[in-house]
This record gives sequence, C-alpha cells and structure tokens, in this order.
Amino acid sequence: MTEAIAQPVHVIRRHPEPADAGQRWSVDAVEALFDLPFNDLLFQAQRVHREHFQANEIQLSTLLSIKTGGCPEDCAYCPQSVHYDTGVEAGKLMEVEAVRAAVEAAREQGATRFCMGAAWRAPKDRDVEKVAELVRVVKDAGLEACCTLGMLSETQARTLKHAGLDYYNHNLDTAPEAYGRIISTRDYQDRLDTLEHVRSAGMNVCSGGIVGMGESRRERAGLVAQLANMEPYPESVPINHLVQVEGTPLHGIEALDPLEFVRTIAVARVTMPKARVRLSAGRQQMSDAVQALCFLAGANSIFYGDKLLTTGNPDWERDQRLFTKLGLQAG
Ligand code: SAM
Ligand code: DTB
Ligand code: SF4
Repeated sequence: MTEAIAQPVHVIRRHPEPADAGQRWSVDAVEALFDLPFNDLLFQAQRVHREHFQANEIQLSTLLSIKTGGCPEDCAYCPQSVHYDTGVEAGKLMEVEAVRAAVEAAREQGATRFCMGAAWRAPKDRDVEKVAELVRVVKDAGLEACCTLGMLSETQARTLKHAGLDYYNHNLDTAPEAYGRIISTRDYQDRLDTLEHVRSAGMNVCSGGIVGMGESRRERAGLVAQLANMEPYPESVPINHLVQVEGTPLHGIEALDPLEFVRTIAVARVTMPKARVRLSAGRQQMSDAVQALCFLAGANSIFYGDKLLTTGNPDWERDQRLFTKLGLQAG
C-alpha cells in the first residue's frame, strides 16, 4: 500500500494550528486537499456536507439579465464586454413589468431565489434606485432576492439592503496571482472592498469564481483559500465552469478535466462547511454523471432555468429528470 492511500482521510488540517487559527486555510493546506486521492476527497466532502445540510436537498436560483451587454470592463471570459466581438447586443435596464413576469415564471417552476445580473462596472446611484424597485418585486413574490451589479459603494449597499435584498453576488473570479491575466480594468482589492460594503450593510455575501480559465491547480487552491479565509466566509459560493464564448480571449483554450472541476467543488465544501456551494455556469456542457459527482462532492445549489445571463443552461424538464434520477429534492 502506498503512503498516500494508507493515510486516513482526516489528515488534512487547517493550518496553522490551533487557537484562533481555526478559520484560516493556507494555500498549501487547500492544495493538499486537491491532491488527495479522489475517493478520499469526495468522502471527506460528503461527510462535511452531511454534518451541515440535508443530504439530498438542493436550492434553486433563477437568473435574469436585467441589463445586458455593453460593459466597459475587459474580463477575458465575458461575452458582455465591449472589448470583444461576441454578438451580444447592448440593452437598457429592463422594465418593472417584464421583470415581474420573469419572477412569476421562476416561482411557478420552483425557484426559491431570484438573481438579477447587470453588465455594469459599477451602477450609478439612479440605477441602484431602479434596481431597488425590482428587488421589491422579487420580495413581494415571496422569493429570496440576489443581485450582481458590479462594484458597490457603502451607500449603495445600504440602499439595496433597505429594499430587502438578501444576497449580493460579487465574485473574486480567480486567485490573486492569476487575476492580472484575466482582467485589467479593476483590481482584486476593488472586489474585496465591494464585498466588505455588502457585509457591513448586513447582506449575505455570494462570492465564488470561475475555473477552467487556464489556471493551475495551485491557483484554484489560491482562489478557494481567499474565499474560505474571509471572516466570515460567504454564505453562498458559486463555482462556475468557464463557458467558452466565441469572440472572447478565452475561447478555444484547453478544457479543464471534469474531475478537476468536481475536486474544486469538494474542496470548497470542505473549507466552507456551512456555505451553499453552487454548481453554477457550465452545467449545459456537463453530463448527468459529472453533475451527480458535483452533488456528491457537496454542491447543493444550482442555477435553474434555461438561461444564465447570455448563455444557455439546462431547461427545467432536463433538471427535473436529473433530480428524479438522483432522488434530489428542491429545498
Ligand atoms: N458585471 C458584474 C460583475 O462582473 O461584477 C455582474 C455580472 S458578471 C456577468 C457576474 C459573474 O458571471 C462574473 O463575475 C463571472 O464570475 C461570471 N461569468 C461571466 N461570464 C462567464 C463565463 N463565460 N463563464 C463562466 N462564468 C462567467
Ligand atoms: C455567477 O457566479 N454566475 C452567474 C451569476 N453569478 C451572475 C453568471 C454566469 C454567466 C455565464 C455567462 C453568461 O451567461 O453570460
Ligand atoms: Fe462586465 Fe461583469 Fe462581464 Fe466583467 S463580468 S465584462 S464586469 S459584465
């Protein structure tokens, strides 16, 4: 028997040990989780998952792009940036009644959270006032409300909280050392500042990243360590698989091994035991088997509905069939 196999599954500890260091994960410790034998990692993740959640329950969030395209940022993965020719047309902020109809449809299909995304670098104050009205529409329908609008000031975060916004999504996207290869128009600290404003306004934080952008395993570990070391770590952690869109700089790069994606989910689950880990973008390109492994690895939330922001997502019939096959229940 090799030494790696002989090790018990619980040998990976938080580092440095112990005292108040309980909340900190070194990149080395996170990378060591990634390096575990696959079965040991999944066993550990599944055990952590069952300690904190109903094993077969999954949370459903529906996305709506309320303001599409024309974004001045240069995020190399994104079809909505003005820097790339992807065929996505720039639109205006959606009207209240059209949003209300989408919220109703999502509720009828079983979603419990409605997430509104806008292709802004940062909203203007008058944009935030209009979005606050949309948040009230979501809350009146009895759903949890989430927004992702770009960078927020402290005042803007308070305005959205006051309107009833439950979650704000703002992703770190990748590890600090990989970030400069992906985005040049804002820096990592800007993202951390927005998350701080969201937190201090009293909202739940939704923050995660994208994998499959050509990053190394060490960099994936770096992203997870950044998230897990936030105090407190995010309530909701979307793990996106890059959707390669023609016209973006990342189109055509080598695809990530699906099992490495599953490992990323498992490592997020182990390091952030109480977070909702969301199997986010990329499901349309994934087999049922890979998605099943992601759920086994501790993912317990998905985007539900046939569209993400500008790209496709499995339609609800396909998802309902998957839930039936796996015995998963919406919660
Ligand atoms: N414009 C705002 C911002 O970037 O903060 C909010 C909307 S932006 C589209 C939200 C997130 O979607 C990004 O941070 C990124 O993580 C994710 N995303 C965008 N394009 C993607 C793609 N092609 N594949 C996977 N995730 C993507
Ligand atoms: C998140 O982490 N992923 C979602 C949501 N938050 C806003 C967005 C995925 C976008 C995928 C590409 C597109 O559809 O444009
Ligand atoms: Fe703009 Fe957001 Fe896309 Fe970046 S991810 S280009 S900020 S819409």
